[in-house]
Amino acid sequence: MAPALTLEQVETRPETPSKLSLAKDAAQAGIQENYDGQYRFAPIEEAQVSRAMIKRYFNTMYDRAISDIVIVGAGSAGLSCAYSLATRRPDLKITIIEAGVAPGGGAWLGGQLMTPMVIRKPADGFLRELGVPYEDEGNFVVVKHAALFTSTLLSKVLALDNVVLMNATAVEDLIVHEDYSGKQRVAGVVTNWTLVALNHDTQSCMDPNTITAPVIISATGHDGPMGAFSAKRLVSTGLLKELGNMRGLDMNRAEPAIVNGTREVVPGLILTGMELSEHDGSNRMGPTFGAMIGSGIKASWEATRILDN
Ligand code: 48N
Repeated sequence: MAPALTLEQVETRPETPSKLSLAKDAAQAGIQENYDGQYRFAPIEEAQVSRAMIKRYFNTMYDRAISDIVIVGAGSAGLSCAYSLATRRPDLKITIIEAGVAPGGGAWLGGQLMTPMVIRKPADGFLRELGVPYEDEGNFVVVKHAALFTSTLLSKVLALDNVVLMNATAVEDLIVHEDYSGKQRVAGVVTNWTLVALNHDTQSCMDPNTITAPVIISATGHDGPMGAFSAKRLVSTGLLKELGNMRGLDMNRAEPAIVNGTREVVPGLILTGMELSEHDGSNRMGPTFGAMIGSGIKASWEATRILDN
């Protein structure tokens, strides 16, 4: 039997032209004029797959250890913020940290597990920007499935060259520095794999990693195992006296309060989306998502205001 090829031989040999010339469209890959009943893949060594992932992921981690902006939470507010920021400012290195394996937060469904998503005007303009179809109901629009909005937004954000998404990764603390005047400023985030962050009481010494950035935008939502993370951390670190705690549902009060209230709550930290309702004590709006879009976009403008001053 021929000796196994060394990794160098595998990585340097000319690609064996596979009999199956993969068609332009993956959907046609199995149906070729010369299809002879055998579907063939180009040959590969397992180590090539491992190295392809390792090289890229850890180069990214190395590069993004210093980012321009960190967005915590890839729900509708965090993703809307990322899209607005990254398209307006392609010069910025934007790093999104998302605790879930699946980004999207609460925006995969409308309300009570129903699939249609309601978005009040004027936030429907964002749907036109993304190319998401909807039905117009007068003062609001309805996207036939919330996942159509979220998957479209997520795909557009991920396609932007200056955006990196680290999912299955949790922010488990904030980096807080003192500036020259002794004032405390949020200067980055402390991260760990989410499965590690959720299991600190089962092992010892699973220390975290860090990402520093001049501006952190926290969009960790109002519920879930780590929801409202930064707002709660501000209280436990003494940067905030107490949480306002989200009030009862009132759509007409909640949505403008969240969008107009989006701001830098302590130097270096902007809160957006439903996390802000925990900080300010504003009402919740329930199954309508226009304020998440508006708040995310407002947070992106706040971030560039801070960076450019
Ligand atoms: O979708 P969410 O939870 O948060 P938002 O603010 O983007 O959108 C909220 C929206 O879905 C509603 O709740 C609607 C409008 N309902 C309102 C109402 O009245 O009920 O996304 C937050 C994301 C999630 O994907 C979490 O996994 C993630 O943040 N997350 C974190 N990621 C990293 N580190 C953490 N510590 C962390 N905590 C939460």
